[in-house]
Amino acid sequence: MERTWWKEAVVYQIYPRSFNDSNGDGIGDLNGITEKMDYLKKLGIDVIWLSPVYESPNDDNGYDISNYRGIMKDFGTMEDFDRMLAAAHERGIRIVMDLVVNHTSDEHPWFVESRKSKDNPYRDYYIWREGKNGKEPNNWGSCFSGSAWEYDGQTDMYFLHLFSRKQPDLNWDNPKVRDEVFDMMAWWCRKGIDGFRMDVISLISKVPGLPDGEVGKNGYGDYGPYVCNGPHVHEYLQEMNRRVLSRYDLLTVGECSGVTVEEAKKYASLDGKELNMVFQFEHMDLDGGETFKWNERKIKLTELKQVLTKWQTSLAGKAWNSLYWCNHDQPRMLSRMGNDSPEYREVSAKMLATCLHMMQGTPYVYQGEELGMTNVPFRTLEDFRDIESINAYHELVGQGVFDSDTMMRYLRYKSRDNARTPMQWDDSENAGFTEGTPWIMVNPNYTEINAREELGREDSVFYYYQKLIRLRHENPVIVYGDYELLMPEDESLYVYTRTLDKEKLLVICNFTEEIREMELPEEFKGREGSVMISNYGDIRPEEELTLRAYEAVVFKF
Ligand code: TEU
Ligand code: CA
Repeated sequence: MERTWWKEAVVYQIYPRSFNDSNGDGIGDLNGITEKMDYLKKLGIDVIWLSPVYESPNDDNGYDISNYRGIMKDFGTMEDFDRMLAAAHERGIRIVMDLVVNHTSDEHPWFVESRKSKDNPYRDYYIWREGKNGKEPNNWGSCFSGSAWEYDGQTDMYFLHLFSRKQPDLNWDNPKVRDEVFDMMAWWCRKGIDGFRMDVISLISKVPGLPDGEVGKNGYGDYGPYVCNGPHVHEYLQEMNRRVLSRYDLLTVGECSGVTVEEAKKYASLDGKELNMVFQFEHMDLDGGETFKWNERKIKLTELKQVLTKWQTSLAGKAWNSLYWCNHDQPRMLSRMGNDSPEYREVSAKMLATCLHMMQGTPYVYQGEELGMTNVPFRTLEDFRDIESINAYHELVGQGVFDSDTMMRYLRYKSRDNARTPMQWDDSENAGFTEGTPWIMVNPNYTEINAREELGREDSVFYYYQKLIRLRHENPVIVYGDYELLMPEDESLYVYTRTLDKEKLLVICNFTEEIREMELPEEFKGREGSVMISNYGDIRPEEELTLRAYEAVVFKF
């Protein structure tokens, strides 16, 4: 396989609002990121993916953009951005921008124009339809509750918004929209940024006719089949690639809700016609169900192994994987598949990290994951900030699908706000995130879990991540080796191998607190092996292994 820097890189995601506040207004900002560049250098990451920093009315925390070439006032100025970019580049760290072009904000000048009249030159930048018998054009529900259509009295028509009503969908079938987006991307590339994470890029091409979807528990139709991997998506991405991406040296990752392995082979094919890699959702959706993500269900290890193995083996030699447990849309994985009790928090955080970072693909670390940050004990609805959580509460409790207490439990377990509380820097007030009042509550466990404490202790989760990242940089087998799953039926152990030429890694992760005996697989018996990394530190490759609670070990043969 061709060696390229983005296959060998580890990416760190920053959610700027919650990373570090430099001026005491309670909101993280660009200067705050610049201040922490040495921290990131110390961790050893190669790339920062910056969640959106553009001008935005913040209906969805920056994923609703009103000016793609300006910086959100809360976050600073374009000069601050340039300084941050320079500070990163000085340290050999690249910056990947979030590109949110399935939709804009309704306050973007294109939409302000578009809604004025049916013959406005910007009308066809968006998706406008006549109502049907005085109702919405179809039955689609928005991802953030309610209908996916908003009525606009000025022209007596509806516009489509898959997300909030302040996030109207762009019409990618209009070549002018593509021209505008590609020009804007090239503008950022000329500025020197190093890539794009493309928000819901799998949704940009809608099936003509916009047919009704299957009705779910909330009474709305599912748009998934008519917008995910739509008819022209690959054509548009190939055009983007020809006109922009191929002209620069970039890391590109498409966030692809609804992507299958077959589709991923097109988006992320190694022939480089579209993107470098995609974020797939299958492992994240394993605990979903009839009431969408809202439940307290636990993911079964055998199912997790089956899904991740499918992605590892199906893309091998054909396309490139991304690897993630956490991002700004997911509750903390440690509280989901690990164990966030004081006894097992660190060891299970390290186990999860080992399991993911030893796979093939480009790993993503989400801010605070490297500290073992956990879900948050939100008290009441007033503690939540996320539009998805607040709207879902009102819709599902309002319709009587759940009672209030049940929904609050689900929010506490699954809300995106679990990932969005301030980064825990130290044990001073507000976790050292701000000298003002933070825009969202700080997790009260910051007095125990924080960067300062971990930087001062050799066996911390931070230094474990640092080691995993260094090992990847030093060992091509971790980047390029073939993956093979062993013991697929085992409900507590995740065991797999990685092979490159004569080198072989055996990765063993205990996902439970039970002690487990395991026989060394036949092919390794009698061979000289050593420990590459382990979260207990004292294990050896013997014929009979005893794996302790959440133990993880990588043997090298
Ligand atoms: O998320 C897209 C996406 O698939 C989400 O709908 C996801 O399923 C949901 O957040 C799970 O609860 C992207 C961004 O990452 C997200 O932050 C934005 O809110 C969304 O697009 C709209 O831009
Ligand atoms: Ca600030």
